[in-house]
Amino acid sequence: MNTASLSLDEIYALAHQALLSAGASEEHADAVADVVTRAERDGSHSHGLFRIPGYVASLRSGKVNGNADPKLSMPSPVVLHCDGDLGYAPLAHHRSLDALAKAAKENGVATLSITRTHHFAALWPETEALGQQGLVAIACVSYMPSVAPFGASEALYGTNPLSFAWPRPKSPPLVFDMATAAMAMGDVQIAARDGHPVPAGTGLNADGESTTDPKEIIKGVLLPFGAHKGSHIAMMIELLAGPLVGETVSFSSKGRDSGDGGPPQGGEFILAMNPDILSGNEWHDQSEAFLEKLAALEGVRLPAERRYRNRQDTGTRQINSDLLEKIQTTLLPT
Ligand code: NDP
Ligand code: PYC
Repeated sequence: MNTASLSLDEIYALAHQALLSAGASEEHADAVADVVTRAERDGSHSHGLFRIPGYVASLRSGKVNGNADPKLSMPSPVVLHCDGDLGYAPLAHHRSLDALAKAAKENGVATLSITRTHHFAALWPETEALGQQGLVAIACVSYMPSVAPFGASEALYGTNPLSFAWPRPKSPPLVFDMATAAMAMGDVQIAARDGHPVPAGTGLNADGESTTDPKEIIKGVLLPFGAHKGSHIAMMIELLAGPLVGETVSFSSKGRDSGDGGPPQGGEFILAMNPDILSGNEWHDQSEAFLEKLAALEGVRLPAERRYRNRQDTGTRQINSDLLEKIQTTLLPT
């Protein structure tokens, strides 16, 4: 794979310029370019610049509102709602996560439902931000049908990521962020682009047969991780990020999607909990002793460690040359 070196500032500028040129407001272009840059910084390549063509396509088609004005309301002191106004999710996060944190700190628990939004990013930016404020957080979104429920060979679930953050008194939060598909679609697409096979069990071809060829999986279906157990977590996410928040499940989201290559309209469910109130301020010692024991086990590393380590490097990042050329030649103003 040919790559080019870009600084983090150059990555931000490229994303920001492409989004502005496609009609995003300054606030949206900044919020999306920021999560794209942080993804490249941390080595979350499938949700960095790789997503820019999709972000741009949905702005250009008019499916996503580049001038969306997300509005936060509080139906109760612990239930927050953000109407995304058909824009990308990062600006809705900017306008609602601090209020969610405040409500959870004061009351112990609070939820944030985001509706009429388009989520095309990793979820760790929102859970990590809550973890940094001393809160336990869970976030999930659905997508479009791309995963066959356990036992089926037809897609019904999205790749449905789930992220969890746990605050740590003396270090950055413990965070995991994972698709409930055996592999995120973005990583399957990157494997197809780069000509790499994927592990057996990732998906089925269009005839419902197991394959390690990512191009065949893209024409067929992904499988859930962990057989029936992962399948049920994907099902839970359909319900939490859809009907619970007043939005659609993946197959209805697809039904109203234009197929322009960008993310469908859908919902996001975020739960924040204040461990000081829930535990009577007795949580640090137990959780730190547990996490230290876990991390000391031979062969174990904590989730987010890889990202936090990558983050220490403030130097250039290697970007796929074809992707870079595509963005520079077709998505920037001439
Ligand atoms: P991975 O399988 O790469 O990683 C999942 C989690 O496990 C991460 O927290 C990762 O931490 C951790 N992890 C990975 N390898 C190890 C290991 N060897 N030991 C311990 N922990 C490990 O992620 P996915 O491919 O499932 O998902 C990638 C991204 O795709 C996510 O950010 C997700 O939010 C995003 N996504 C977004 C969707 C959307 O609709 N917006 C849909 C589907 C996915 P670490 O990062 O430190 O490696
Ligand atoms: O990687 O599966 C994925 C994905 C879907 C939407 C955003 N990322």
